[in-house]
Amino acid sequence: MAEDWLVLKGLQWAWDHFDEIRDRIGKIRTWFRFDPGRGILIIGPGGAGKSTLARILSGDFDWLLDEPWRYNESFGVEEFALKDDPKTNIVVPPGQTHRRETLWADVERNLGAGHYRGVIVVNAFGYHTLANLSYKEHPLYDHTKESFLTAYLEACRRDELTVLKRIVGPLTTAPGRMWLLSVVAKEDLWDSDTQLASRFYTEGEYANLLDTVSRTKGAVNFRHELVKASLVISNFETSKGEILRKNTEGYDHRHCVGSLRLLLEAINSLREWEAKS
Ligand SMILES: Nc1nc2c(ncn2[C@@H]2O[C@H](COP(=O)(O)OP(=O)(O)O)[C@@H](O)[C@H]2O)c(=O)[nH]1
Ligand SMILES: [Mg+2]
Repeated sequence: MAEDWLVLKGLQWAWDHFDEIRDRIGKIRTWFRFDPGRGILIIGPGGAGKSTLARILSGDFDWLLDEPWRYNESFGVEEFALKDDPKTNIVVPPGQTHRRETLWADVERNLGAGHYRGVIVVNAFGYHTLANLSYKEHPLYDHTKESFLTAYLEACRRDELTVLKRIVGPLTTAPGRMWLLSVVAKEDLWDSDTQLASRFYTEGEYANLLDTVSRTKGAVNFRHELVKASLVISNFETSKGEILRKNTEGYDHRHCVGSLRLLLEAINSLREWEAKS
């Protein structure tokens, strides 16, 4: 059957590239975990995919073997919510010496002082997982699931801009060269809106903010990469198990692994850029 053949081809593809992917991940993990003193700031709205990405990068989640629903284990990456904005949280990989009381002001100060080697901003084109709440309890719930989803996605996209806005100031004043990686996770959920998503991150406010950093710091001192990825494949559902949107039909394991490969290539290019002085 044609479908069987496609599935087999996808798995075969992942299998064929297994060693290469492993090798690449190994280098990135060493970089991520063991740089003395300076960490990588992973920041973004709650539910966007930061912990998932941190687990992939730190090596505690093997995305070729593990199941997303086994995610609740501790993974050696410190994570906490910002006090004046509990929807936004940050993840700090091992090697960082920040204390837990860190909040926006501390993040901004540390970033501005050059304590981070780079920043990974995790977005999800609005698909921020709702925790501890039914969508019907959410203030944006009106009458229907559909109208809720539209309003919610819009609000979450605005929130992504808010997070970026907060970090561009200190990023600009940080001494020396800095990189920023924009990850747009959950491609498996928004793949059918890929042109809209692409416009959101490459035109308008998001791109303008980063252009300003680049102009002010100078292109040699600032590098930005934008990658879209599916970190796992899963329906968009609340922590109460309500499905708000199914993942895009046809977005399969092959797409997911392929997107992770591109994500790792982008991270690797930042690692190489950083090493060039
Ligand atoms: N469909 C889909 N779900 C994802 C993706 N990345 C993360 N998730 C899920 O989104 C939820 C929130 O992810 P998490 O990493 O905890 O977000 P955080 O709050 O930013 O740390 C979890 O249920 C993840 O399994 C993705 O690329 N696609
Ligand atoms: Mg998290």
